[in-house]
Amino acid sequence: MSKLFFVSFVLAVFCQCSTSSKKSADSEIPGRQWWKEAVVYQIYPRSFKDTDGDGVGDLKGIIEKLDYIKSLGIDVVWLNPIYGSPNDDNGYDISDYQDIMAEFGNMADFDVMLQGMHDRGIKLVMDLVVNHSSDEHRWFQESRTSRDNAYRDYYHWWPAEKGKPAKRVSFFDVNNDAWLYDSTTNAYYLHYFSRKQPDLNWENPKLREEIYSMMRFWFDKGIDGFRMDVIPFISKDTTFPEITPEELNEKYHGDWAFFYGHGPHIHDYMQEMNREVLSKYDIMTVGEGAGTVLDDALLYTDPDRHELNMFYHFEGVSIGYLPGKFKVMDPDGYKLTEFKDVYSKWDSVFAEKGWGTVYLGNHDQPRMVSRWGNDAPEYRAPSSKMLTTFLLSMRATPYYYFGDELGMSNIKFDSIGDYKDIETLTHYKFLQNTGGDIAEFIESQKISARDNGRTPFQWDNTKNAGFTDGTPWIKVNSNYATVNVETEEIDPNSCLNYFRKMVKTRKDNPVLIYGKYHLLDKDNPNIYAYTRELNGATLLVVLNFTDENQVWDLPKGENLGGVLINNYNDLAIADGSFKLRPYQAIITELE
Ligand code: ISL
Repeated sequence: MSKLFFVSFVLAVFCQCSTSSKKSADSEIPGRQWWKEAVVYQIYPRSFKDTDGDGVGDLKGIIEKLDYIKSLGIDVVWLNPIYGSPNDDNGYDISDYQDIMAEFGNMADFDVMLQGMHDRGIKLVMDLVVNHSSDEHRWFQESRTSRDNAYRDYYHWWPAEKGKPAKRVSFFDVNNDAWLYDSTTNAYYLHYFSRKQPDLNWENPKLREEIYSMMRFWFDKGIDGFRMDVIPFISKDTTFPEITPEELNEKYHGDWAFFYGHGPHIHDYMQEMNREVLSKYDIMTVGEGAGTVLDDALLYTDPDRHELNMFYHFEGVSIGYLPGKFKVMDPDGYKLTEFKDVYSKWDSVFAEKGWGTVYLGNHDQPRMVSRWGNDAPEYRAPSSKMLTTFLLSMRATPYYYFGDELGMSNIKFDSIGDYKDIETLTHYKFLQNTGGDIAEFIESQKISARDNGRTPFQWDNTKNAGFTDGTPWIKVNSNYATVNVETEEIDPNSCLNYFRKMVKTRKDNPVLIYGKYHLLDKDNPNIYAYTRELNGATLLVVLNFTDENQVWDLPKGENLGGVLINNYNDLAIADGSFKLRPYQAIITELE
């Protein structure tokens, strides 16, 4: 398109104001549920706000910032684990399920925090980590003492006189070995994650009842749901058969996670849990669908099966990595066509039943803008806003990661010495021991390491971004001088204020929650465009995923109505085409 064409056909200049689409009446929407309409905001408590100067975020910090959380317009907070833990894996190794980690505070703080959320109309979802406990949990301490201890069968033990158990890989072990020999009882125990995270034995009904009673404890306290950590992994074939590499390739995509995600009794356990606990409360549940595939989606979430409300898949966040390498990005980046294909597929599986989730970041992922947008200074804000528009305009419950509302980006450590995450540290040692490519690993971790998403929240431009008066447990991203709440509050064009507008736009327009999704221009490698349609109201979402201007033709015969949201202050439309600026995102009505 020529410059002349563009200049002479700028028809409309729109501010970033949102209106609501007129036609969709709430009463005509079947299957409404509060958790379908919720925007979930995930807080990594270790990095949110420290009030006692130990460099670690705490519950009092969350309490202090409840009004900020409320100001976002979100409905549900998901908190990563806050239970008693020696922190081998930042709380995912639980030593006491009914206590609060000392660094985070105590149960009285928890009660104040929960009440404070409820007073503001915010619900609280906790993390349920029951595939494994800490090795410092009382159950494991007992279990390892003797073969006839009452807690022996709470875990998976393999007597050494039977020889070495069949191979199982661990995600966080320097040798990648999920079996560890324990001399006290001359037996191996199973740990899919670190050595300090022994796997619980769900075959044992006593263990299952302990878990259910612990869940009731939290529900009776008034929490509003659980996010269930690696829940598909809980069921195991306890004969521990050999898995040949051929079998792994043929049945499980060559990936142990898919083997772990398809245990023989998983759906029996989910249904039992539902019957015994979940069905008795008005709560929401979301499973971390590690090792699951599209075909599993409805097995977990079809309401008639009485298992979970939602679960989240890994297909989206796996796009763009080189096969056979540990989280190394393809140098050409990811393909938008593949991205569209994955999210469209995961929309269609829930077209008739069940309900989906959508996320681009969490505590196991790098920052969304660095991974999926562009964190160069000139593009960080527009691409963050564009991704926010995507997340909040899909038919699925959005799980939005704290700090993404500010456009926080990857810290990109140069040195292994700056990393804290057990995943990075164990993989580094594994590569050292096996002569792997360390330089490639350090470079790739700048994009993919989990610690990128775990740096302290950026409150203001004072020391440590206002996160702590002490020494933060992990370094603060140096861009806090400009990327922080205080600065963004007063800038109407900030990522923060855009997020608030986008949340409001979703709330004001049920079509963005419940409307049918229809992908447009599927093969376009630069633009992601789709419509959402409900009860005669149709919205058009157009997202430029590139750092260049793009021209995009409106579908033939369609007339544009009002613009609901735009991440730039202007919008050029000419002769049935949009001329989109880098990372421009808009939602308009179609009449
Ligand atoms: O983080 C991952 C990839 O980098 C995943 O393989 C991750 O280990 C997997 O999704 C399971 O995650 C969950 O369980 C882990 C814990 O470390 C993660 O933080 C948690 O989200 C063990 O509890």
